[in-house]
Amino acid sequence: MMQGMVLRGSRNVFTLRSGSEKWACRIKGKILKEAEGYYNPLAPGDIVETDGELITGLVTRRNAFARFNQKGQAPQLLAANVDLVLCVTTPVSPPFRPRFLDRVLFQACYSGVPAALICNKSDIADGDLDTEERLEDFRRIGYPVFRLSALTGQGMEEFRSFISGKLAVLTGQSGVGKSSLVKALIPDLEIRTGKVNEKYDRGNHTTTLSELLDVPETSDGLGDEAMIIDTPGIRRFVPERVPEEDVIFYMKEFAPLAGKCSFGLSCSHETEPGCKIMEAVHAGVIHEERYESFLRIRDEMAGAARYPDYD
Ligand SMILES: Nc1nc2c(ncn2[C@@H]2O[C@H](COP(=O)(O)OP(=O)(O)O)[C@@H](O)[C@H]2O)c(=O)[nH]1
Ligand SMILES: [Mg+2]
Ligand SMILES: [Zn+2]
Repeated sequence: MMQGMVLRGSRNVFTLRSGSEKWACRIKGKILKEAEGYYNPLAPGDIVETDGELITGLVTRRNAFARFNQKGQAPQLLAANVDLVLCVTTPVSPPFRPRFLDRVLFQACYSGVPAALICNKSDIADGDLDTEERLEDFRRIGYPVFRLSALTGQGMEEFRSFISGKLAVLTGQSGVGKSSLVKALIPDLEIRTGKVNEKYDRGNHTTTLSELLDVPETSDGLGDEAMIIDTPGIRRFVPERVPEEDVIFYMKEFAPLAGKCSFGLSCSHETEPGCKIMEAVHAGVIHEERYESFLRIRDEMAGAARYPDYD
């Protein structure tokens, strides 16, 4: 018996690595007991037990970064045992979508993984003030924000040293440049990137599987080795299901206020006097848009589609 790290995999065939060896492996039997409850049994970053031919067990995960798969009605693993979630966005093409970020940040918090924002395509930023203001606010509440361009290399050095020594997972809607960023980090890599579909202004689905890749150390020695997981682009990120009353615990600047309202944990944070959340919104400590995202995520968790097609 030995252990291997999952680099990528479909429903039943997985590429494992141990040392410098890489090989394909199947799960022994139909299921992996430890991985029950998920739409897919394993994700890049997982450590498994293997006899060299078959995967026989899963080493307990440090964390699991997932999204709710609505078709399968189960959480779908995107990455496991990660140090960092990188939420990739763009100022334009596709348009900046803070609501998408809020839901990824929610999931990162739920998974117990630190997160950072990447605003890629800075080379074509139009200086929109609302976008700038939102990025600044994400920074204010404690998320590192990197303005990058995978195309020109702008900001890449600082970002590269930020991910040094870490296993980071990239997530973001299709076309924001996740695969292009991976390419910029790993110059001699063959990976497909898609053209942004002009009609719909979003990328084609060129990355179909999550994949773990090695980022080499930089020649100047400023960036140590790192690992990065590229994930397929999605149009809408749906976080894992949590009880609606728990949503407050998974939004960074809301969590410290949980239970502090006059009505304690039973406060709906919508109309009650002495509501610390509403006070924080009025005082500018919680951004109005984050409050709106909070209400929407909570409604979604409650199954009440007050905003059926929100985003
Ligand atoms: N102008 C500009 N275009 C970029 C940048 N990064 C990626 N792109 C383009 O955006 C499109 C989508 O990139 P891709 O990496 O496939 O996005 P993904 O779907 O998030 O993996 C491609 O046409 C890229 O060439 C950037 O920094 N600036
Ligand atoms: Mg891609
Ligand atoms: Zn309240």
